[in-house]
Amino acid sequence: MFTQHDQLKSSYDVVIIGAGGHGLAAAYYLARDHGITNVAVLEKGYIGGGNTGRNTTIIRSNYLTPEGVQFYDESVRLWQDLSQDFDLNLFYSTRGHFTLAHTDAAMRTMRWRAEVNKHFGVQSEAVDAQSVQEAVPMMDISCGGHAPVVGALYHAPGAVARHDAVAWGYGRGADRRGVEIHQKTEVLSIETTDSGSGPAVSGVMTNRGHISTKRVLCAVAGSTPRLLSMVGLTSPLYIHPLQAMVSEPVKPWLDPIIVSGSLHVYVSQTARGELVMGASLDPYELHATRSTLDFAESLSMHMLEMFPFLGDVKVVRQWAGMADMTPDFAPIMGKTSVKGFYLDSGWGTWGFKATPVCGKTMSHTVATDQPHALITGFGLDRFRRYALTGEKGAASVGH
Ligand code: FAD
Ligand code: PYC
Repeated sequence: MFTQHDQLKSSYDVVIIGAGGHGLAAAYYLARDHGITNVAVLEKGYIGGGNTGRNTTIIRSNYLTPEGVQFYDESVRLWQDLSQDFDLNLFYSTRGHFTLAHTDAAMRTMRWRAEVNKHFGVQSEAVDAQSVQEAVPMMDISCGGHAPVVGALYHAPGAVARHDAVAWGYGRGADRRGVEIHQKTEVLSIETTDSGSGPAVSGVMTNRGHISTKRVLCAVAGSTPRLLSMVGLTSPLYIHPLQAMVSEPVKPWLDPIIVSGSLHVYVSQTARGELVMGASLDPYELHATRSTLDFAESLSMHMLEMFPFLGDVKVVRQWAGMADMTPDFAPIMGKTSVKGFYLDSGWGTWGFKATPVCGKTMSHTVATDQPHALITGFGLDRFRRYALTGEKGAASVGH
């Protein structure tokens, strides 16, 4: 699907670090919408091999803050046309999304989210336990008597899509417009010079040679702290493993996506019948993608509280990604104090759904050197100003 480039050029107008969905989407829109095609996307591994190919593909816009709801809503809108844009089936499938409440306090948060969502035209509503039971007749809504479901936030646009195809679609679209994608190309250092008004990017060193450039977009998710240290920047990011697992295929029985923060479990069923399941972050910092038996056991236990009939179903695979977590559970996007160094990070456990809107807004920001209006609430400097964009109540499962 992609052109092989044997050599790097000595200079590019823009260098994008990371060929995950975010880096490739930015490359695609830089070429398509801004006519900037002298671009290299540098990837130390392979296309989509980071969190893009490891996530559980949930797409939704039922967030809590005005900044978040509008941003993710625009992403859901962009998703609708992507298969057509790419001429590639992304298996985008609208399922509806239930976030279960097991206590009155949780139900209050669901109502709050529903009201904020409705205010911005996003379809979300608080529903009772009976509605959950009707949508998922095979669920034990008493959850084994431990944590009965009292209601839920229902978000009709909730969807899933094929994650690796998203990276391939953006990559192929960028490649066809002249962008160079270099796999197995690791950025080892980033050079800056003194511009008179502070440091400015002047080049990058890779394991395949040196590149001169004045603009670098960093979209490396779990490797962000390492890349920031190359330009002398710091952030409040912590890297935690996020694990997931998938079952053998079973007859279709689950149409919507189900999330329970209290039981630390979420699940959807693929078109092939597999159950894609996940839980909370591992509770400590670790820059690694190992999986643990403890995770598989505890997630299975909670799954069986809700769906006891799955007792004989086999887990066939488990894996992990490195989630770049911010204190307020909102991303970090935009310009930085290093001229020409743009950041797209802090995507933690929630960035797959944002891939299209990140591509659109970051390409605008790099092309014009002005932050796109939709990302002004997400700048790195918000931590210095104590002006957080608190999304913890809507991030996904309990963290
Ligand atoms: P990545 O896809 O991680 O790409 C970054 C790339 O940078 C990698 O390929 C890496 O190799 C490369 N790189 C790093 N350092 C260098 C270097 N020095 N030089 C060159 N290349 C480098 N989000 C949702 O919206 N919905 C979900 O259901 C969901 N579920 C998730 C489940 C799991 C288990 C995990 C781990 C994450 C989940 N997420 C979810 C989050 C989502 O996957 C990420 O936020 C998103 O994929 C980030 O995309 P990215 O392109 O920024 O990063
Ligand atoms: O962002 O919806 C989400 C999500 C679900 C699981 C991991 N992230």
